[in-house]
Order: sequence, then structure tokens, then C-alpha cells
Amino acid sequence: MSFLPIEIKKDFPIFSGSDLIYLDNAATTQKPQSVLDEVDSLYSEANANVHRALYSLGSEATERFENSRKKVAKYIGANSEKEIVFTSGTTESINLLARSIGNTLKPGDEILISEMEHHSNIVPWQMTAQRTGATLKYLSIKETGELDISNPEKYFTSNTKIVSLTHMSNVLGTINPIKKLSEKAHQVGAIMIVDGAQGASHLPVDVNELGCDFYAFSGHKMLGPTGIGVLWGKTEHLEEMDPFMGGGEMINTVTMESSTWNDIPYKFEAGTPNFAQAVGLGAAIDYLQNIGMNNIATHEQMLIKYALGKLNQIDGLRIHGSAKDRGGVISFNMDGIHPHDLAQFLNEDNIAIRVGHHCAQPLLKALGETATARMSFYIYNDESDVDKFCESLKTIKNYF
Ligand code: C6P
Repeated sequence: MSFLPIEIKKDFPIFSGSDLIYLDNAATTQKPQSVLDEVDSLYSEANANVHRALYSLGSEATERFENSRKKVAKYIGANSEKEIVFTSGTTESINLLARSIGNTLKPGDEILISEMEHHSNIVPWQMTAQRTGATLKYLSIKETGELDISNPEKYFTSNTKIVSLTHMSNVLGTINPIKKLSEKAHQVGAIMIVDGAQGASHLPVDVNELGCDFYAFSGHKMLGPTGIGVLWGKTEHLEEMDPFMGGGEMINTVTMESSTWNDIPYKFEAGTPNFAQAVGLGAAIDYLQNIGMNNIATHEQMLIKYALGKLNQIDGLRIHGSAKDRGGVISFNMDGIHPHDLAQFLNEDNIAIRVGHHCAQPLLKALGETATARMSFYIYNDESDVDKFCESLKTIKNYF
């Protein structure tokens, strides 16, 4: 491992003078000082509306905003920064696609998602199917928590127009074989969309290597501010698509009768963008790249192995999913203790985890649970966090 979580923690004000053990990173991540400083300095030194203000402050804000777009493009291996659309987060990115591409569907067309999706990658497609008459199909999951693709011709058919799947499950940690799934989608002429909310934050991502057409993710899950996210799309698709929202900046000309659209990516960025947050995301990317995404993924692999080894020794603790390829997320249930009680007792020891359905109710149903407890790691977590978590868990178990 080429970085020390205990040193990393010093960069995050939230840990200063605190014994907080933060294990809810799949929900959102903490922010390093460099990200806070970047947002602060944008507001205090260069605040003006981007792409509109013809004075020095405006040029500086625009330059910093566009520089961040370049960083995002480089971070995911995009061919051009024009392929980077800033949104408010993964949810908006997928809704943009479900509206824009979704509107081209007709009855008989099929949208393929899976049982392990987050609601953000289910509900927009349900709405699209209701609007257009298209059919929504689900890939199911196996006991192991991996997608069941043993019978591909049942799911990938000549009617499949859109395939939209998560890179990494926010409940089970399963990392899906996106490259292979992209190939299958393309074999039947479908568009491949990847929900990268958990992927872009924890794994090295190269969109060309993954072979997908779109990749969506959120800044706040990768040390960046809330309210900023990304939709990456291949140039040819973005050029072809209709905008999702109308307003300022996304137009070229407006008459009283009609309008023409701006070039990509601005065609999809109606209204004043969250430019300060976008600049903060750029600083988050700098921070992550300084550590190295391969190092981060290796660190999480080590922590997962360590945590699974320890959790497996606790009687009555059932871990969900055993995928071979998995990231830093573990969901479990303890016999006789409701996850909500568990979270409350852990909170007494200043340990933060998420419990509930994790915005993945169809997956929870498949697991036969209404709620699970979930721990999820990031760069500031280490084995000592897992040790304290397990000690606390044992005390709670004895209490019950
Ligand atoms: N999952 C969790 O605790 P937004 O809210 O737009 O930033 O991200 C939505 C989203 C989409 N896909 C996946 C796989 C996700 O994990 C999430 C967010 C959080 O698991 C909050 S519900």
C-alpha cells in the first residue's frame, strides 16, 4: 500500500480531534481541506457567472470551471472534454438519458436493467417504459450476488435498445463485468449505459476500455462537493440526442417560435451550472489521482478481505453476497438484532454505518430482507476501524 490512512485523515477536517469511525462512504464521502479550499476560493476570489460575464472575474470562473471539465475527462479516459456533461449527480445523469434517449423508444422496444440496481437506475426507466410503451426487463442475480448472465439470449434480444447497469453494487459491492456486458449490448445493437456512482469513486475507470456508451457518476461520493455529477457520453450519441431541459446556455438562437441548440456539452447544461462545485470536483480528482486509483482499489481490496475474515467469525452474522470481484462494501444482518437498532448502538461508539434498503428495494427483496446493515470503506479507513467496529458489534450482540 502506498499511502497511510492515518496520514490521509489529517487532510480531512471532520476527523480532527474526533474519534469518528466513518463507514458510510457508499452514501457520501468526507471532504479534504483542499476541496473545501477550492470551493471557498472560487467564491471568495473568482465568483461570477460562467460563460456569460465579459469581465475578468467571469473569465477566471469560466476558466476554472472548464479546467475541471478537462480533469474529469482525463480521469475517466474520455476522448474529449466535450463528452463531459455536468449534472447534479448520477440521478440526474440517468434521468437525462431516460428522457432524451428514452423518448426515442416505442412499444416493443426493450430496456434491460438488473435486480441489483439502485432506484436511480430503475425508476427513470420505469417512467420511460410507461411513457413510451417500451418493456422493462431485469437481469436477475445469483446466490453469490453476481449478475446471472448464463442465458444471455433471453435478455439481450433484437428488441433490446438500452442496457443500463451498475458498475458496482452499492449494497453487495459486486463489481459487474462491464466490458463483457457492453459487448453483449452492442452485439444486439443496444446502447450501453453504466451507473458509475460507486465505480468512479473506488475503481480506476477508462470508459473506452469499458466499451460503454455512457457513464454516470456523482462528485460527492469521490471526495467532491454535493450537487455536482457527470454524464460522460460518446460524442456521436451526445450530438444526436435531444436536450433534457430547456433554458439559458443550452441554446444557440431563440425566437418567439422556436430555438436551436448549443454545441455539446452545453446543449445539456441548461441554466447556471454548479460551477463552484464543479471546481471542487476538480480538486477532488487531483487529490485522488495523487494517491492513485489503483492504490485506492488495492487498499479497499485489502480492507474487504480483512473485514470479511473478522465478520465471518461472529456467530449469527450473515453477510450478503460473495462475488469474486467486489469492492469496499459489505452488507449483513445479525440474527435477533434489527439493523436500525444496530446503527443506533454503533452510533453510541461514534461509528457511522448505513442501514435500511439502501435505495435498492428490488435487490433487498431478492435477498429476502427488508433492511440490512452496510459498512463501506474509503481511503481514510484502515484495519483499526474494522477492529473497533467488530468489538462494538460483539458488545451489542452480548447486550441483546
Ligand atoms: N447511493 C447509497 O447510500 P446520487 O444520489 O445521484 O448521488 O447517486 C445515486 C446512486 C446511483 N447509483 C448507485 C449505485 C448509488 O449507490 C447511488 C447512491 C447512496 O448507497 C445513496 S442512496
